[in-house]
Amino acid sequence: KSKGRKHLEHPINYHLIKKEKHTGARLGKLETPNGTFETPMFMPVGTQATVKAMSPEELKKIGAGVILSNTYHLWLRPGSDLIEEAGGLHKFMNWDQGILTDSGGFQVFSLADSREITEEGVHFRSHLDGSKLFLTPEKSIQIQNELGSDIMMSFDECPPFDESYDYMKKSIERTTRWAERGLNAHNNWEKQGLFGIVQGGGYKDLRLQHVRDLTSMDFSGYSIGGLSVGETHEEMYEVLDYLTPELPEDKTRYLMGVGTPAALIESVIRGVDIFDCVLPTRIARNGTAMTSQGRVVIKNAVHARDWGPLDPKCDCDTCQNYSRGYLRHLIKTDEILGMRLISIHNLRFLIHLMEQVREAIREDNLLEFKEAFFEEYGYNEP
Ligand code: PRF
Ligand code: ZN
Repeated sequence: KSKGRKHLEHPINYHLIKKEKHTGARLGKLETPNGTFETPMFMPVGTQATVKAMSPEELKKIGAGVILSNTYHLWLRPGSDLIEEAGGLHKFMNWDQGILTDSGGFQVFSLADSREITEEGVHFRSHLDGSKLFLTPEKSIQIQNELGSDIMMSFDECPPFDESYDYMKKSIERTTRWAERGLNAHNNWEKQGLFGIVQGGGYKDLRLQHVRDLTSMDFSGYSIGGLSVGETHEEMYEVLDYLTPELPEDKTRYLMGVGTPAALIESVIRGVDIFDCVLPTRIARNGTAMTSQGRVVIKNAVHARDWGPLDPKCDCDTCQNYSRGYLRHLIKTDEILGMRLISIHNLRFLIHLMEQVREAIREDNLLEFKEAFFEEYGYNEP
């Protein structure tokens, strides 16, 4: 349908290995120009061309595959032209595995000041210096082409979950037109895939309409946007329940911005393949760890003389070498090393969780795994 790509293969391919017997969970492989990764998979967030406090060497050691970065931030600083000059984002930041970039749509709506949406694009002011900027679907793709990410996102609008029906309908129709414009603007199909982003809030008919409109175009995969934006978990799972069965079986499904253990497992059960979230690295920097026994707030006095590891079930360097008592001291004194060590642990915790989820899909015992996991972690724990 879109000009310029009909004869080309997608550089991003999904291979379904197997479906779990008792749920909608999928074990698969995501093939990119910078490596093939097993799914379900959690992607660490590296907004500013760095996963905060982590070196690429450390990321590799904990088993990170694809990381996520942001068009909006890198466009403002240091500029996508500079990154292109450096040889692209992979070379710039020394990351030779997968990179997925978000389109800037979501960040313009959550960070920028005085936004005005038109058919052409979004006018807004930079959150850094107030300068006037204009982002369009074509511009977003051009920036992502300059960054050279493996997986690019279409420019979308992410309205609040409870936006009115009339607005939401107009919004998804415009997001469809933006998606098509992005597809036509993309000029590096040999090396970069492009995903469409499904919106529609909590309106079933709009979600299904948007899936139909986007799947009629030839995207490399499909993202589920507009979730984890303030709705309840039950509302989110309900959307996934009717949405994922309508997505093509032979393309990756990406649930944007989701990363609590409960939401990861429940969404995998509903057929989602990949996830990203700032949660593990963000809470690490204020001293909160995700462990097999639930969250640990390391500043609490009970850890002062605890010489055991953060998580006895974890194989990360932090848990092999440092005690809760020492980590508590580092966080209490605002030492950088404390943030680094807990970031390493939290990311390893989610990556290891997904390794266990994949094993459970292989063995057709995902529901048993879920039950055992939450028995220890606590289901209501975020
Ligand atoms: N759209 C884009 N990026 C996103 C979202 C979205 O809806 C979300 C929603 N959870 C996170 N990141 N482009
Ligand atoms: Zn650990």
